[in-house]
Amino acid sequence: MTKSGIVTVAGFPNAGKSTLLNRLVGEKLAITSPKPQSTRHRIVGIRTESDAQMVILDTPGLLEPRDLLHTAMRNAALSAVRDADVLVHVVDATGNIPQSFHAAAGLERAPRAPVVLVLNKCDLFDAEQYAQMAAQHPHAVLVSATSGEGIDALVTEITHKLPESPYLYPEDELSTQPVRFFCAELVRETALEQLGDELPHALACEIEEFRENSSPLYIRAVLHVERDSQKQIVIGAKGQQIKKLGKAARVKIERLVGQPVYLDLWVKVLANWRKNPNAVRRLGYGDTSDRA
Ligand SMILES: Nc1nc2c(ncn2[C@@H]2O[C@H](COP(=O)(O)OP(=O)(O)OP(=O)(O)O)[C@@H](O)[C@H]2O)c(=O)[nH]1
Ligand SMILES: [Mg+2]
Repeated sequence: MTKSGIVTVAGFPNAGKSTLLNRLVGEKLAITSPKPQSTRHRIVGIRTESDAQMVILDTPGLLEPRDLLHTAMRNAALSAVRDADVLVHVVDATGNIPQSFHAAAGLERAPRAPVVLVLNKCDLFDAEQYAQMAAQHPHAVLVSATSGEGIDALVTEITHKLPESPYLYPEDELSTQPVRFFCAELVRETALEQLGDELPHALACEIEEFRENSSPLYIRAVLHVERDSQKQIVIGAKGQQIKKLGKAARVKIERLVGQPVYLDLWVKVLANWRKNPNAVRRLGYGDTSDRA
């Protein structure tokens, strides 16, 4: 009998959830960044091994919403928490360790799914700190998503908690999201790398055209910003910044699709889109209702 189920990875921003998803799937699916709030959607990654299939949902970091984009992000995270068969609560072990997932998430009661507490970034501890952390949290799994330490133990723990079930997806599937989604995410990741601290949060990438049959593969992508001043920054003097961004993003996309790419990158102002429910929905961030 095989095991299969939904494994939701949740926790505060910047805890290392996306890095962990990539580690578990063995592919770079989710974008990662030292800046918090890099993940905005639920990202699906699939790991199938030794008669067990994990359908892993990476989620946006849980935070108090300050605009409609945040509300949509929190809704995406909480709906993934509700869908979970196993909940992996990722905590940056170098910070405070919360009492429980539901307390950290501001929820009234514990989630339906069993929770695995993962203390991440343990590579930053020396041997003594590591031993102390392990002694203080005997039920937690100590890992490093970047080095891979502790991941085997985590896989064993998750597999143990998965329900018996036929596979939910074909064995060789790695994700359920289309390639064009990941292309947009790679453009956004590059923006997180190249632009200042705040600007990337005001930025959304939309793929307007994706010509699969052309060679090189033709992709027209639009970076939406909220104000004209932001547009000027993204374009830069003599178009330097947008050129640099486009080049680095193209290289990443070529790695993903395994073929040459022509990335036609544009910048447009979509005034204050993070406060506009129609714009937030149109850009694919889903539900902005204030229900969670
Ligand atoms: N030292 C160390 N750094 C890590 C580890 N895991 C993740 N990081 C770093 O922590 C930062 C945040 O990682 P992400 O995976 O983007 O975190 P996240 O929880 O998905 O963040 P949001 O999507 O913003 O909620 C990145 O700079 C990662 O390289 C780890 O095990 N050790
Ligand atoms: Mg993330």
